[in-house]
Amino acid sequence: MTEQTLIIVKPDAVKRNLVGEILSRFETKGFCILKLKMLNFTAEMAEQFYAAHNSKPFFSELVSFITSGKVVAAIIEGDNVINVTREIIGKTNPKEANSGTIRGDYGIGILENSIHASDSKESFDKEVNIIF
Ligand code: 3AN
Repeated sequence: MTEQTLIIVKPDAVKRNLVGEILSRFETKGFCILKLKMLNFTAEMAEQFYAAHNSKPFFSELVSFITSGKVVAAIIEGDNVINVTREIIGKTNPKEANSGTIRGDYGIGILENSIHASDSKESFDKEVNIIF
């Protein structure tokens, strides 16, 4: 089924000039980049975006990190793109992510893990309204 997902190349990866490398993984997989935007998260956007984590001990670090520099957001379209994208990005902790996944190859730590991707259609609908 054709669907859409949202990815965000996080500040650690933008700072290391990895935007092209990361976006190319979705293009070579045959997915279509429908929209692309470079932006800075405000604290308000970050708090909304990560609202599900607002009671976690790492919440303030998460907000500081995602607002610490430019990010690149993209809407990606294709068959089963939500689940396939989660496979392409790898596990949350880069130390546990397989090599060949984006987080396995480029992630520095559990916070600086290079990329976000929506984990469901419900998350996509919420996230896309914050970013685009
Ligand atoms: P994912 O991004 O793989 O869906 P979530 O939704 O569990 O993972 O976490 C959202 C973000 O919060 C992660 N991308 C990561 O940057 C950060 N995070 C998750 N767990 C921790 C942790 N224990 N310490 C610091 N940051 C974390």
